[in-house]
Amino acid sequence: MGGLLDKIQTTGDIKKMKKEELELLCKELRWFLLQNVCNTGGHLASNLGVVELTVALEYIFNLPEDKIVWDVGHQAYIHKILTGRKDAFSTLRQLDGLSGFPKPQESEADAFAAGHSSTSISAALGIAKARDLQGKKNNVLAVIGDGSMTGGLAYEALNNAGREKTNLIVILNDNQMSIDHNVGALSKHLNSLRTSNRYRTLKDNFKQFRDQVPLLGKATYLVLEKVRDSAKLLFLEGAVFEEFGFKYIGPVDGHNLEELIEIFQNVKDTREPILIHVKTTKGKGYLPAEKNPGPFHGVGPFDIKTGKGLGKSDSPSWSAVFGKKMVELGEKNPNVVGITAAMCSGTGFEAFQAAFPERFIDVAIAEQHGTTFAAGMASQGIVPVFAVYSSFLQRAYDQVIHDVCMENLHVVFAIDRAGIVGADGETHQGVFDLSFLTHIPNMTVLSPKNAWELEAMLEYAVNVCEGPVAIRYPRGTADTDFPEHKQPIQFAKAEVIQKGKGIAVLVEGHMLQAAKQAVALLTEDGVEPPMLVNMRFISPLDEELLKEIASKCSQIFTVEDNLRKGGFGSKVLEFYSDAGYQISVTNLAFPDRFIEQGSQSQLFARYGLDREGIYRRMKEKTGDNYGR
Ligand SMILES: Cc1ncc(C[n+]2csc(CCOP(=O)(O)OP(=O)(O)O)c2C)c(N)n1
Repeated sequence: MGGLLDKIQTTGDIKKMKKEELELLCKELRWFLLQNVCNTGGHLASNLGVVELTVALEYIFNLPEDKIVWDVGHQAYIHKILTGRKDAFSTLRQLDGLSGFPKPQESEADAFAAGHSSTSISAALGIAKARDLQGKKNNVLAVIGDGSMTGGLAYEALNNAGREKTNLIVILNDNQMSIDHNVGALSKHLNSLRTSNRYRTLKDNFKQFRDQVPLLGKATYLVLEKVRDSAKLLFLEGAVFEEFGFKYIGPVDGHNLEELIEIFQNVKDTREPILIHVKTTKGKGYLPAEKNPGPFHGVGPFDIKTGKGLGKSDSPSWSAVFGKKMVELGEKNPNVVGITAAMCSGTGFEAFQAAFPERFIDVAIAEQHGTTFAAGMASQGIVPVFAVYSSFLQRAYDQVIHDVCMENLHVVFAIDRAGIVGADGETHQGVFDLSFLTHIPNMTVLSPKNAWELEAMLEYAVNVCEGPVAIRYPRGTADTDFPEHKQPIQFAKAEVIQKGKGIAVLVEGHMLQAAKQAVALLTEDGVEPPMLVNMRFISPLDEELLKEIASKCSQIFTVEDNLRKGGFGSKVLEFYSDAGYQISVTNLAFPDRFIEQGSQSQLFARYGLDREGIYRRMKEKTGDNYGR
């Protein structure tokens, strides 16, 4: 690589470039991005689509004084490269490397952290309000995709912002894609805006006014007023954003640097909320991603020439196991309905969608709505299965309590990406769901040890359960160990994998494999074989078994893929404490802090939750009592 990108060492270097150099810079940026992301993996297509947009923004606005809030933040790679992180870019998403999302601790150019969708307008409005209260004059921008614009929080923010006559610029990056195709009425509305020639006319108007008002830079506000009013007369009725009190500019070609620069120059230092509707192509400049933006939204390492993924496992993922079983359940039971919040492919729901299109609903990025919508259906005897990533379900906490559990409605939550997810880091680790679900009255929480058990639990959840039920399973290839252990699922009953006494190891879900290996190491050391239990039900716990264990064992270890506080282990502790047992319970779980990025295996090892870690901690605790 070379040339222009070498000149970008720190925030603001781009502003020293000549405007004529920027096209070439964009080319270099795309190539740099590809060369790195093909090794690190990451959100390729979204970033390829915002190269010109980011270059134009950072050419015109003054970072870090001006604040750009990236929605979700998965599309902020170009921003990172332009703000002093080019040389560290090969560590993107790696253990102790650069985050794949904006992170103020990483750079002062990152105005606000993100990872979850639809927060940018709220955060930007808050930053703008603080600026006004502090008497500052900087610009504040939110960059939000059309997918993220489907999240309810974005409308709460628009509703609030439209009333504030303050400098707030929202860039709506419309590529017609969420991860999969964007859905819903808003997406239709954007489509109709996209295909109109509003901006062409606006642009003409800009030209006209520029000729009429020579000091355009200083008189931006005035000019915009006029442009808007004259354009509105002709074209802007109906743009929903106008109704929210925003001035709407668009649609703008998001790959036309000159146009973008002109518009940003014009809206800079505005004194009222403006929304610029920018049309981009997801995956722009890399054919495999342009043709197939869905799979290139988030990729693992891949071969640039072919676009094919490297080192993918042939074994089915947990999501695939879920998806396949759902088709079977859907065939047998016409009351079963599938729901996703914009994660159809991610959750393995594609086959179900194809088989039962009328019984599959993508509610868009709307976990709260998805949950209450499911509750509504359940209240009428439908059995909704809402497949949702653990970290995104966090957003629907009140809906789970108030709309589902309080009414004891039969909604099935298939919680994918539960536990450590890896490279996406803090924002995406699914390590809270046991803590935020298991204490809700009426809620049953299950955790399968392997693929077979996920299927069995799904069948149980759909056909046997009558109230709310959540099944949590991790990211990655589904475990197939323990094929001989296939006891039928029974309410609040654990499965004893290995009988024993002295020590009991109680395990949540897929952690069983590492726990079993650790127990084997301990046994090799001469320790009397411990009891090993697959808990299955994290809520309610198998209390009978817990009592029996207390009569045989003096040391209990719990193992889980969740934070310790409020998790499975702390429930076991609580049970023994409440019941007045004097017994040693050691919780092996993630510590009570936000867990950083890294591969899943690196993080399990770092936090003592792999085979060696579990063995070491059991050994430390059992010490001389159980040594050879
Ligand atoms: C609350 C929440 N739900 C789901 C996701 C998963 N997710 C990440 S990006 C994305 C699509 C975003 O689409 P858009 O905003 O249009 O950005 P694009 O990648 O198309 O540029 C989704 C659903 C998330 N990050 N946060």
